[in-house]
Amino acid sequence: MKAEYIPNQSKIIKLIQEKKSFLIVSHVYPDGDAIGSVLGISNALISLDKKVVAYIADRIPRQFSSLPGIDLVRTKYNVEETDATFVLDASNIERLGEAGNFISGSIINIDHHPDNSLFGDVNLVIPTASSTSEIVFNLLKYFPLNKEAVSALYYGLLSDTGGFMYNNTGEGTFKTALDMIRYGVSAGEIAYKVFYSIPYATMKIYIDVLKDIHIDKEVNLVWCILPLEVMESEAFQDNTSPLLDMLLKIEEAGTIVLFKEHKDKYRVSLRSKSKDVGAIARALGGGGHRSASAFDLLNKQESAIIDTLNKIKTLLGGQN
Ligand SMILES: [Mn+2]
Repeated sequence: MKAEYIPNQSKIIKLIQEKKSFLIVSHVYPDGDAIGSVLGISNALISLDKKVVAYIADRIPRQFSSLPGIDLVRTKYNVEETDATFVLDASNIERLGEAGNFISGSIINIDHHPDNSLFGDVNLVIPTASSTSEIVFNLLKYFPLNKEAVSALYYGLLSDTGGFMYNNTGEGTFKTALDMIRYGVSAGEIAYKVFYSIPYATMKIYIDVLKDIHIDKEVNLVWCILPLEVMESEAFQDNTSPLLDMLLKIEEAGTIVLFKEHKDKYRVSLRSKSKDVGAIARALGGGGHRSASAFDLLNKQESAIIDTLNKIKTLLGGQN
């Protein structure tokens, strides 16, 4: 961790010691890092006898239902005053959806997105960190931590690095993982939970979807549309990361574009092996990381998909 982050880290440690009640929030469309960092910090604060409310203003995908402590996370909230709010893994307040309206007390912003707007009263934003879970662990290790809290954080780190495979994996990631393992975390068990737990019915849907993928060999772009009926089906459960990972396994695929149809828009997810898809998403009104990002396409006409693909192609070409 770089030197300039240490003063902010001490400020947060002091806030944890002094304050009594905490709200912990993260972004809509919660992923493994959002859930892992929320559970990790909630669990640790509870062991310190703090009053804790964890709140994510969205459906919690079924893949997270087996995580210890997941029942702590509320998806509905009534206003309660808290001394401080932890905002985790979110570049800005808008990413929190409804949860953004309930922030109270000192805002502690912990994140690794390069486009974080530093909205907190204290900001611990480290773009070189693999995950928010990694930052949270390195903060909490100054407090007594139990295996459950560390397991949740390991889950977050493992999912945000694609199992130590994405470009965001670095020396700090392995060092943190080693420190985590020393708490008795079961690496294999968590890896199976993150990467080998697609329900049978969901796998059948993935196979169906994969029959209709497209490639643009000029810019090594693979793209695919997830229609509304798939997105809303009981078996699909919003869990598109395994699908994105499968598409990225294609040798010719440098960049993946997945159009996820919602009632009023397409949510467009991008992944790339070497291009900066964070910059592309920002150019198109969204945000994210260098190798994983997303934006909303509000025009649902078929021509809008072709237009968007052309824009992405141009932006990819411009990066050479
Ligand atoms: Mn993250």
